[in-house]
This record gives sequence, structure tokens and C-alpha cells, in this order.
Amino acid sequence: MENLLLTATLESGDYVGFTFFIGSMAMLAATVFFFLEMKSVSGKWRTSLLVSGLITLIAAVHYYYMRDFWVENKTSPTEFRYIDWILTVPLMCVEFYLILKSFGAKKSLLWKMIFYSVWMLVTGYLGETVYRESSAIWGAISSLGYLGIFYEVWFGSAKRLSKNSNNPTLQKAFNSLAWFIFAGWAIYPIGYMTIEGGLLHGVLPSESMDIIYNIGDAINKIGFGLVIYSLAINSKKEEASV
Ligand SMILES: *C/C=C(C)/C=C/C=C(C)/C=C/C1=C(C)CCCC1(C)C
Repeated sequence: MENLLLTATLESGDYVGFTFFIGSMAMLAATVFFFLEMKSVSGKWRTSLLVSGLITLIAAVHYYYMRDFWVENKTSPTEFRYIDWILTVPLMCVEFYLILKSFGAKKSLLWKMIFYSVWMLVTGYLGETVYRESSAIWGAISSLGYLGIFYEVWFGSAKRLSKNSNNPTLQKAFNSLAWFIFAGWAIYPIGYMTIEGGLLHGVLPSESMDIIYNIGDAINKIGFGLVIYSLAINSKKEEASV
């Protein structure tokens, strides 16, 4: 009750709390950056930067709530976490679609990737909450959605569009985003496996899940946006030199 003024108290040694605070500030700063930089890029790239800023803005708002939730309750703000993800992960699929659109990407590719991500997140949520005792099975079901996205960007139609674009700047950015999917997104299942019944339960301390998720979000949401930003800037330079 002493926290009525939202003067959330952070105790020393509360590393999870630290990462929630750092996360909310980093997401906010990234949002300001992406929105302000929209004016330095041309035409279609503005939409891509707008989406980057929306991703970090949605995360910033959720981190603000998650931070308070953690400070008050010292438990994982699972619902906020998944509401954030179910909005931001499909937006990351939109980013892929936007950069590939002028090279022939169809809406069906976008919907396929969104379907995979919703599958991944809804089943992951069920495993973390309603069916926690069978979290391993739900984690495996969730991973099928992850594999679907992974397949699309490493071997599937998204990869083919990038390959056929004959545009090295686009290809470089596409490959960086594909690495985020491979290495950056793989951070999340590690956090998930620290809950009871998971392979890493007892190996890592139980509060590491939120730290792992928070690190994953910072790397992936801000990193993704920065790749898009540099693609936009490099494309502008190329247009200018033609
Ligand atoms: C900005 C938020 C992002 C990029 C969130 C990504 C989340 C994942 C890639 C989550 C994946 C999971 C699995 C592959 C299996 C276990 C359950 C999840 C949902 C943690």
C-alpha cells in the first residue's frame, strides 16, 4: 500500500527487478529513436521504421506494468508477458513481409508466419499456466510453430524471395534477421525450460526465467529494429548514388 504513488521500491540484489527497469527504459529509448528517425528515411521505409517503433513501444508499456507487478508480487508477470508477445511477434513477421514485398512477397506468406507465431505463443502460454504440470509437452508443441518460422526464413519461400532479389543490401539485412530468429529467439525456450518439469529446472535458479526473457526481448526487439533501420539508411544511400 505504500506504493500508491508508484514509487516502486527496488531492493539491492533483485536482479530480475533490475532487468525489468532496464528493459522498460531501453524499450522507451529505442521507440523514441525509431520514431524520430522516420524522417531521415524515404517512402516505404517509413512504414518499416514505424513498425519497429510500435514493437518497442508496445514492449515499453508492458515492461512498465511488468516492472510494477514484479516489485509488488515478486512473481512472474506471465499474462503481461504473453499479451506483449502476441502483439509484437506478429509485428516482427510484418517486418519480414514489408522488406520482401517489393520482391514479390504475397500476403499468404505473412499470414503463414503469423499463424506459426500465434500457435507458438498460445501453446507456450498454456504450458506455462493452465497445464504447467505437462509444460514439456506444450513446449514441444509450441516449438513446432517456432520451427515453422525458422523454416520459412532459412529455407522456405521468404528465403527464396530474398535470394532472388539480387539486392545485396536487402540480402544482408534479411540474413541478419534470420540469425535473430535462429539465435535470438532460441533464448526463449531456455527460459521456458527452467519451470518445473523442464530440462533446466534445478540447473538454473527459478527466477532466471524472467531474466532470460528480459534479455531475449531487449536483444530481439531492439536488434530487429536496428537491422531494419540500417537497411533503410543503406537503401537510401544506394538510391542517392544511382
Ligand atoms: C519480442 C518477443 C519475442 C521475439 C518473443 C519470442 C518468443 C519465442 C520465440 C518463444 C518461444 C517458445 C518456444 C519455442 C517453446 C516454449 C514456449 C515459448 C513460447 C517460450
